[in-house]
Amino acid sequence: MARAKIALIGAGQIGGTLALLTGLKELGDIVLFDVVEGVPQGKSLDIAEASPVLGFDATYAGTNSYEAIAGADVIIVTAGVPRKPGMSRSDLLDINLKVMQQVGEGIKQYAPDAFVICITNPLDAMVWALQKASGLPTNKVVGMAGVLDSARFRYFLADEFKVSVEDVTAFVLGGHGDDMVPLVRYSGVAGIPLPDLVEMGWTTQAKVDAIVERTRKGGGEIVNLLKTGSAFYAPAASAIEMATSYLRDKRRLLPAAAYLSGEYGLSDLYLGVPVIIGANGVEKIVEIALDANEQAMLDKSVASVKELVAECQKIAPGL
Ligand code: TXD
Repeated sequence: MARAKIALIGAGQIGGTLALLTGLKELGDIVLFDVVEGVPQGKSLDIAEASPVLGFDATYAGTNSYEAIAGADVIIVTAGVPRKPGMSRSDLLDINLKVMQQVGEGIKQYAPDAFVICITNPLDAMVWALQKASGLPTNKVVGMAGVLDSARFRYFLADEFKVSVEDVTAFVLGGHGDDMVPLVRYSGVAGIPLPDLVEMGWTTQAKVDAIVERTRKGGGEIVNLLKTGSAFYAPAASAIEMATSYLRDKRRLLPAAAYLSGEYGLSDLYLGVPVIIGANGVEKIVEIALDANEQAMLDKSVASVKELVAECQKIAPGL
């Protein structure tokens, strides 16, 4: 069977890491696109030259032309500018909205059957704009944030409990902002919920609260350390997990920014919710019961996502 074709739009820090991971996982052949000349070509060649050593088969093509993405099965979008220290995710909105319009046009023309994963920030607004600009069905366009936010939560919990990261599950809901909603009740170790672990004396409520706070600010923590950009290894790994679930029809239940049409009482909005990703893209949006406190946190997060989308509509009324 022919290999799948994976197009990566944006050949920056995340795009380059995605290109390497796609090869290492043998998900398919890679087209790396960027507006900057030479960078996608250089990174592609560099990774292709690593393939004999690392032992994987994949073809790599670096390009500055959308034609090269024709017929792609999966497209992962990181095009745009990343957050610099002192910049909020919404500061990025203006620049990245224009980028999403261009990318959406390219996808509409050359790869309308692809499953599209958007990573560009501010995530929930950019994935909304990308879906509108591309005109692809809403089940084929998702945003990556929840897998990353949950991975951070899982890592911090595993570190606190001194157990394998593999046994820690965690759930984060809502927009990809500082008011995301880490769901303590639905997180735990090997099926034991976090509140029970507090009762069992494994940790304290204060420590759990601190971990929740660190998770919420996880993106900023890395930005402040790197100073010249934002996180890229964990974001790339997270998008690869989503792409794998689609390509292999694994039906993983993952948190992702999905298009809501009535779920959680919301419509025409992308928001981080649990979804099942399979061969048809978003196969199901899972509606979990929230208590009053969780609902209040979600409402706050929804309000900030709505604000960003309203800003997009003001800048680009055609969307
Ligand atoms: O959880 C999440 N969703 C995120 C999101 C976690 C971390 C970072 N997140 C966001 O991903 C971040 O705020 C950025 O908006 C994107 C990409 O981050 P990355 O670190 O990869 O940024 P780079 O290294 O600046 O790469 C962006 C590339 C760069 O090579 C530009 O030349 C290119 O995008 N670019 C474009 N490509 C195609 N088309 C257009 N118009 C374009 N403009 C810039």
